[in-house]
Amino acid sequence: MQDSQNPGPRSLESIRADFPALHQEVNGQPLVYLDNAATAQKPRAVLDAISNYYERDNANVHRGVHTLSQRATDAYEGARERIARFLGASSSREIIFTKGTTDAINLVASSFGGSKLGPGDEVLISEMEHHANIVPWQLLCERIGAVLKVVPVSAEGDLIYEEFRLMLTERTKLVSLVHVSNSLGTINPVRQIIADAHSMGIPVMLDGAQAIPHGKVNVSDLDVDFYCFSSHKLFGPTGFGVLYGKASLLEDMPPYQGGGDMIEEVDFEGTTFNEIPHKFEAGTPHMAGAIATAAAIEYVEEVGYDFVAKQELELLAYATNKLKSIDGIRIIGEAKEKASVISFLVGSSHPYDVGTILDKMGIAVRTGHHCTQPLMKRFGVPGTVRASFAFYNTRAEVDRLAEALVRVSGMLS
Ligand code: 7TS
Repeated sequence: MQDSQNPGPRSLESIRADFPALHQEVNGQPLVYLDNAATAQKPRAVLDAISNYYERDNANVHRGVHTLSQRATDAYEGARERIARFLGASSSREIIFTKGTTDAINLVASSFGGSKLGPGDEVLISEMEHHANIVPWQLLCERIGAVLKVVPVSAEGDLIYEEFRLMLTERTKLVSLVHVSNSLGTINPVRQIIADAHSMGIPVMLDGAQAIPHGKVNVSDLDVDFYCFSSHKLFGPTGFGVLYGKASLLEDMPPYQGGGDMIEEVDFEGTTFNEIPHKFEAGTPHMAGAIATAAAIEYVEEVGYDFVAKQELELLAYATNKLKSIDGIRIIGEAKEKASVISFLVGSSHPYDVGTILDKMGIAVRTGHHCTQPLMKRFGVPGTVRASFAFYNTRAEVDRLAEALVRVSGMLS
């Protein structure tokens, strides 16, 4: 079918031309890349930002008087300003650079959790969390004697909201939830969650790893206390991520790691620390990562979140209908509000077998537990096959997936 969706001034074809990795053959077939929730492909603008930085400006930041160091520092701190604007933060002091979502959650668990929680206090998460939003809290709770509480998920894949309300108590010291589920695509009602938690004085952290690539997030408007994401899922580089935190909270938190850059004055008798955000950024940072993340944001905003949402919702509806019409396919996760992620099983076939055959046909999907083992247990499955769409995917690619699944279903039944 012709891809009729036109992104305003730019065609889908011209947008796809920006992504070199999309234009290759895999196992003799044109690549169909449907593993965007794991990591997204990079546009030329991001690749150029990385190579330009290393070709022209590479120098260590914050410490040099020479020209390259000043250029690198300006570009690096300029990226912080750009990211602050993108997230709607009130100041770039609230933007901490991390290695990714996992690192950001560990920072909050260690620094906020380690200093503000005590024995018997509770952290509230949900059954649909990625391991990155489970294990850091478990480690914290074991260390300090706090308790991890888990909000259950319905058969459709929604957070059971009444349970969430009941589990908020005076013992709850932090709510840490996924904004959009990587395995089910569920979009959680974060505005309501934040309002309800705040009405009891409880701060909220959101894992935005799967939300940021699909829709505009404004942290001030949400009034969220901590928000984090990974650049590589937002068409940026790996090894780089962002933690937003309200300045009032960050200022009151101890450092996460010690080393260069995060200090004000070091003496063997004791050390004083730098201001936020630098207090949380020990060592030489990922300069190219920050600069290329700003380039990725520039790119996505130029494409436009309106186009992203329209394209992805259309693909989601189209693919859901197509997959449902194939005998033996069972979709896991049909929440009321969903991002462009479809988890499914083909008859009684193991997801790994399905994924392997699809790869032979040039189609990249994810198989397994998607780092959400408790959620897989909740649904009584060993794992799923997951197709996740970005704005550069096409209906023709969904057709390729559906045709391949008809064949796979025949082969494996
Ligand atoms: N939280 C969510 C909701 C995620 O989807 C992921 C990665 C993470 C946290 C961790 O992000 P990282 O960049 O620090 O690794 N999710 C996936 C996935 O679904 N398949 O591969 C990685």
